[in-house]
Amino acid sequence: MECHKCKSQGQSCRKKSGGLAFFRKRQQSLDVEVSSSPPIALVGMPNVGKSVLFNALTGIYVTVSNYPGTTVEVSRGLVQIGEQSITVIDTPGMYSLLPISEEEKVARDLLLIEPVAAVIHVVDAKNLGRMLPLTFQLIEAALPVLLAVNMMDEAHNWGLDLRQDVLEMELGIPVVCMAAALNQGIDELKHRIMPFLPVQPAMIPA
Ligand SMILES: Nc1nc2c(ncn2[C@@H]2O[C@H](COP(=O)(O)OP(=O)(O)OP(=O)(O)O)[C@@H](O)[C@H]2O)c(=O)[nH]1
Ligand SMILES: [Mg+2]
Repeated sequence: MECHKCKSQGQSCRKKSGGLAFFRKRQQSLDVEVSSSPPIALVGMPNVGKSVLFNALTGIYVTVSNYPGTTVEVSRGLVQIGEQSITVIDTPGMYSLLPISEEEKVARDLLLIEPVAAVIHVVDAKNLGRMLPLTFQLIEAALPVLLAVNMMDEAHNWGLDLRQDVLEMELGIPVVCMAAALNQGIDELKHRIMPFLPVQPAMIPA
């Protein structure tokens, strides 16, 4: 495609224009890497902080598109975990795997139609009891679930504390306590996601 500024063709123009070149390169690598390995999906009830966590994980390079055949918007971005760039999907809020609304149906389809490397169930620490039934549904559906107990800052302000180790033992899945809006717990979450990711050929000893 011809550049409207310098009239040169694609690659040579990118070398000349610094900022834009970087932006395009990122977009290109995003397109390639988005489709390369199974994504990580963020799921949970509305207003629990999925999108805040999505932004903390992915930064600014995201794509937003309507889920096929619907008007429901789904955001995709890349997260760097160790050596790997993995696609993260921010799903619409859902209460149950048995959908009632169009948003819930999209969230359910995103989890069950395409393979996912991990499902991060984001819950509000202040309302854990109300949110765990969806955790059980996700586990029963044999999905690779990790529980992200968000809004720990507010829970602490309410005088609530959480025994992460006990919850992990009871549920049998990894649990990470966090406050996404304060950037707390993000690194631990990435660390706990690692075992869910497919082993890269470069990581297998010759
Ligand atoms: N105090 C506090 N607020 C948070 C935290 N994470 C998210 N929030 C706030 O919670 C509200 C909802 O966050 P969103 O990320 O939009 O929630 P969501 O789960 O994406 O909601 P839906 O898209 O409607 O499903 C926002 O006002 C956030 O600022 C947190 O760790 N602590
Ligand atoms: Mg959201």
